[in-house]
Parts: sequence; C-alpha cells; structure tokens
Amino acid sequence: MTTATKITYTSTSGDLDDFHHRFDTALAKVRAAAGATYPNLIGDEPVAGSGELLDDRSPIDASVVLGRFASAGPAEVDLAVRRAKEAQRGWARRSWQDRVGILRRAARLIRERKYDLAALMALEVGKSRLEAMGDAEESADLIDYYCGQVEETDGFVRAMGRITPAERNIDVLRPYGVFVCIAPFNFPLALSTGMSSAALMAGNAVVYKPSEEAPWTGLRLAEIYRDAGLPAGLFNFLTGRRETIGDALWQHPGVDGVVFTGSKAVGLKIHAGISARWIKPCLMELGGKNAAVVTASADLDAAAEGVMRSAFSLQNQKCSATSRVYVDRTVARPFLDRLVEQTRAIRMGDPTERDVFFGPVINQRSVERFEGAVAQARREGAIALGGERLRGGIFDKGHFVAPTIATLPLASTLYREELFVPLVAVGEVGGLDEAIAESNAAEYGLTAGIFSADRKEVERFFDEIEAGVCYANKRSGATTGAWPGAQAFCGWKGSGSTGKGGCGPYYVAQFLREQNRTVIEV
Ligand code: UN1
Repeated sequence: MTTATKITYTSTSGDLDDFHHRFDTALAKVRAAAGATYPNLIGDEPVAGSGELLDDRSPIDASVVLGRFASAGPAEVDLAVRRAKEAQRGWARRSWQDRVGILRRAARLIRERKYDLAALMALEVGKSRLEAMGDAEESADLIDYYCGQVEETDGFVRAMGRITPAERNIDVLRPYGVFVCIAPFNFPLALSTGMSSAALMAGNAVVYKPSEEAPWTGLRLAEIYRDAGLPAGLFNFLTGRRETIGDALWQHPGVDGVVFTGSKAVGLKIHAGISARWIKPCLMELGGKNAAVVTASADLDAAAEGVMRSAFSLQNQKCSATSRVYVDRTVARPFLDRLVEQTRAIRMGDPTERDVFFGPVINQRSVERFEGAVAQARREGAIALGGERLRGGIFDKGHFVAPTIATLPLASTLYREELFVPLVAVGEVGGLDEAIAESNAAEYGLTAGIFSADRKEVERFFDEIEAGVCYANKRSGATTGAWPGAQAFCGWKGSGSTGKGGCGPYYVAQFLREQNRTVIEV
C-alpha cells in the first residue's frame, strides 16, 4: 500500500511503510516546534488575550506542553464579532464561484499538509496514527463535498413558478451573517473544518473557538484558510477557557447563528439561551449513547470485531462510539468470549507509535469519570475485562485507562448516559424487539448498528431504530466511520438539533436563509 491510498477511519494497519516513514518525519517536526506561545487571530491580526495563558498539554505525557495559547475574554470576543461582521459584507457579495475556489484551495492545502496535521493531532489529543490521518483526510473531503453542494445548486438560486404571466420569481438562499463555531477535542480538525467551511461557503463569517484541549490544531486550520486566500476577518481564531468565553461567544448580540459540536448539556443551554430577541439558527451535534444489536443469526466474529473497533478506537471518545451492546441471550456467551478475546489483543500504548491502536483519554477528568463508571459497573454487574487505570512506564505519564467490558442488568444507568470513556456495557435481551426498545430508551439517537444474517431483521431495525446513522454488519466499526458524502451524520433526539447532518447532502443549505424575489415586468 502506498500513500496514494486514502486512510479513513475504517482502514486497518497493513503494509504502510511509506505512510509510517512520512509520519515519523512529521512527528519529529511537530515535537521540535513544541512550546511556543500563540495569540488569538482576529481579522488576521495577532491579539493577546486578557487572562492567563492556556497550556496545551499532551494526554500521552502530561508534562509535555505543546504550546501556550492566549486566553480570550469578552473584549476579544467583541472585537472578533465586529471584525467578522465587517468582513462578511464583502464576502457575501463575492460570487459563489470565488468562495468555492478559495475553499477548494484550503482542501488542497490540507492534503499537502496532512502528515503534519495528523502527527499534531496524535500528540495533541492522543489519536492513533490511522485515526489521526483519517481526521486529516476527512477534513479535506468535507470541504470538497460541501463545495459540490454549492455547485450543484448553482449557488442555491432557483427559478420558481409564476401566478401571473408578468411576474418572474426567483428563490435564493442567502447567508445569515456571523456564525460562532465551537468545536470539540475529539475530531479537532475534521469537525472544525466541516462546521466552519460550510458556514464560510454559504457566505458567512466565522468566529471560531477550538477545544481547550486542541488549540494548536485549530490554529493550523486558521493558517490553512489564510494561505488559501480567505480574506481577513472571515475566520477569527479565539482560544480561551470555556468558563470565560464559552457563553460570551454565543450571547454576543452581533452573532447570527451557532454551529456547535459537543455535549448535550452545553448544547441545550445554548439552544435555550440564544433566541432571546428572535430565533437564531443553532446547528448542533450533541453526542450519543450508541447501541450495537447482535441477533441470534449474527456472524459473531464480525460482531465482536465491529464492536471492539467502535468501542475502543479513539478510546471511545467519538460521538459515534459503540457504548452499549444488546445481544440475543442464545448467543450471549460466545459473543462475549469473542469480544473479550478481540479486546485483549488490542495494542495499547503511545498512540504516536506505529501500530498502537489504543492511547490515552483526553484528561484527568475523563480518568475520574472512567473510575466512577467502573465502580458503578462493579456494584451493578461485573467487569468482564479491564476496569483499571494502566500503570508503569509510559502509562504513568499520561491519562491511560484499560479498554473495559462490563456485563450489566438492563436497568443500569450506564446504558443511558454518555461517558466518553472506553467502557462498553453488554446486556442480554430476548430478541430483536427488546433490543430495539432498549436502544430507543436512551435520550440520544446518533448512530446504531446491527449484526444479523436476516435481511428482514435488518430492515425492521432500520425502520424502528431512533437514530440518524445506521449500519448493518459493519465489521470495520459497528457504529463508527461515517465519511463525507457516504454517511450523513444526523443526530436524532438529544443528539442533534436540525434533523440534517454534517457529511450529508443538506448540510450547507442550513447556513443560509431563504429570500424570494418577485419582479413584475414593466
Ligand atoms: C464525532 O464523533 O463527533 O462516524 C463525529 C464517525 C466519525 C464521527 C465524528 N466521523 O465515527
């Protein structure tokens, strides 16, 4: 395999010598650049923050400071919103072809820089090499896919019917203005790029806040847009503590909409709070508690591998991760044995190293959440594998916990609450009906998977499951691995806000509002 092969989240390690060689070179470059101090970027001008600098530490080794980032406060938020507003007017007047041209250049730059970006993400958030490269590749594909949506619709302009012969009617979609874009740590490039590029392509300006855990990757995105020729002021980069600027960002009266990926609790707060004067668009992807269902007819090897991959890639810190399994009682024992066996074989360690699959969780709070969930699992059921913090060598430097499988009674709250730590709950059910009912009992509805050899069962699952991203028999990841243009990523219920997802065909239009134009010919 050469680097011409595109790495996605479903790639498995094979003959990737050239990939690893380039990755090593990039990693050394990123390591050598660590430790610098970075300002905010507002209208392309460096702006110091008002608070104490934020240390960007690697979860692999918490003593490593990758960079120190300015801490923005309300004054910087205000400046960024004003700059964005000024810049947006000119941007909206440019042709959509101009905007698409600049954004396609950004996609090309991401591909050119993908090794540096992947190496940085591996260090900054603890991704394995393949996961990190998947994130970089997805980012470039997201931009291209969204550009296609503008091209196919001729910039979202369409002729309408007439009710009198004298009139000419046109429907156009027009930008809202300034979008605040708040990104999470887990896909620090892909989610930041997906949300912001769609907003920009639609003619909006963006005030962007990366996760506190991944500001350096966020800065790289700002540089990519700048180098692609995006005019100053359209993408403003603000780093800061959630407590200081999280609310100030979306509460600013100059903000016209929010695009957010993160927790349901924060999403609900923004959604409830932002529409004080009128209802503003709120595009949100809010996590999941994704179930995999294993029926009596399932290929149990495929099911175990699919669950293992989706439960433990990126240490379960994906909104799409499988965090609960409902297995038919008649096959529960052999399924569990295979899942334990597959999980035992996982290579754990420093994820920047070749062929390591499983790295650290993002921070100490995640370790504590893991420990709390394990204690609850021990009280309510049993731990079939894992359950402890990893110790010794590299593990003592970062936030490492073991991939954990718990068998639990169906009433446990561990089947309902999103944890974002590597613990998968396995429960026995009497058949497909019970599996679907249990799956749907959670407030979330993002992804779901089934393993079954029976086509009728699969159809019934698709028809009845309350989730936006559904898979059947996906061995490379029971519930994970969505890709732009292949799997729309739409959260139902508590997992989203608009009923249309990123990676899907209706995404860009959501950053636009409709204007109808009727002209009476004189
Ligand atoms: C997320 O975890 O927030 O389908 C979204 C997948 C990834 C998910 C990204 N594209 O597994």
